Amino acid sequence: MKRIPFNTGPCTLRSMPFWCVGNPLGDPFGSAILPKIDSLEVAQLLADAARQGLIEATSFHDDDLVPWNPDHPNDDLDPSSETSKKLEAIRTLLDRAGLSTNTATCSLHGHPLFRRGGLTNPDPAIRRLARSKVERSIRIGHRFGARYFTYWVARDGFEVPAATDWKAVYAWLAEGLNHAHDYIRRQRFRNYVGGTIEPKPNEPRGHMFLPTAGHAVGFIQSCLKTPDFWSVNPELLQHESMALMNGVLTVAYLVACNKLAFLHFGSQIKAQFDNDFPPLVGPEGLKETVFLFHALDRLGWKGVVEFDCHMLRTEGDPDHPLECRRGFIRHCAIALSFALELAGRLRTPPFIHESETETDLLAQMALCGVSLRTIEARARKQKR
Ligand code: GLO
Ligand code: MG
Repeated sequence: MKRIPFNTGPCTLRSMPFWCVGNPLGDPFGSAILPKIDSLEVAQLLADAARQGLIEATSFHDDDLVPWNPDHPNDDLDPSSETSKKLEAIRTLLDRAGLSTNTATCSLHGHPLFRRGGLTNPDPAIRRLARSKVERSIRIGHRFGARYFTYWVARDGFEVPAATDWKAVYAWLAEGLNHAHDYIRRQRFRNYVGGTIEPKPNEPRGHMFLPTAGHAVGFIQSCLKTPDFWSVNPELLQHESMALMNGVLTVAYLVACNKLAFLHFGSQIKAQFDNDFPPLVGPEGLKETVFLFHALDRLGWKGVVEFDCHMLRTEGDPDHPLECRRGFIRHCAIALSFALELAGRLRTPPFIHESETETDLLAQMALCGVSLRTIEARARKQKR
């Protein structure tokens, strides 16, 4: 299988998380299509993809690697525990394939205990439990040399305003994230270059407390103790598009604020539920995707592009659950290289003309490898 070149523009590393490859493709209207596979099998698929030159990094939730038992929140500290043994086996697989870890994140959305939220759960005992799960995730991330700790808003949100403690929720959120930072510092975990917030407007909750990149930056700057430690990983096109934002603006804004850590990357139909289509797949989004990489290129930003999507449910093949997952990773790598290639076509000459319309049309012609001359030549040929 051929390696897929990618590092011609803003992307320094391609990361494919455990949760994307492991996804069994259930949705609210139908059960899983694929059998659930063990984390060691996911690690093996990722290692194979790294050897084939499709990815360089990965990421995970704690729960993607090992189960969590609230009665044994520190099981990872015992080297003879099943948890430790499993983590070491996964680490060996990833290390041998040269895969680095981009981010470690704590699942505060899967377990029923967190149904009313994680860091902002109204029950102080559940908030304590969430903080201890965050600590364990941070320790697991340390074992893998993760560069970031990521907080995705998950179930920290609301449906019923009258039942929401508005005086407290943002204080609880700040307390939880400050705690994550303090824990990293106290443990002297030097692998972490920072923490990130991943905003999302809704789903799984009716509304989330940090719906957009703008909300996340404002919260970091005014509510957190160490704003320099924190930045944002927007999910484009999905999360911002769900709120009818534009991905080009989002990345440009975050770079201007010096808050763009890395990208979550996939495709989305505007204003819909979280589609999580593979990049460039689906009925819309090509132009926005290319122009966001073009903007990053012009801004001189370089960093990790992490896929955060899953294969189309229609493509899940229960008879070949590993093969279709391999195909998914390859499609993501192809789509990213394709988007970067198209963005690269916009580099020269700079498409700034007096007329904005002309600028837009010329830029898109360059993108598509079409010029007025090629159109005229084809018309001449057809006449003959
Ligand atoms: C879901 C999010 C989710 C996060 C992940 C990292 O909509 O995109 O996949 O990226 O949990 O924390
Ligand atoms: Mg994401």
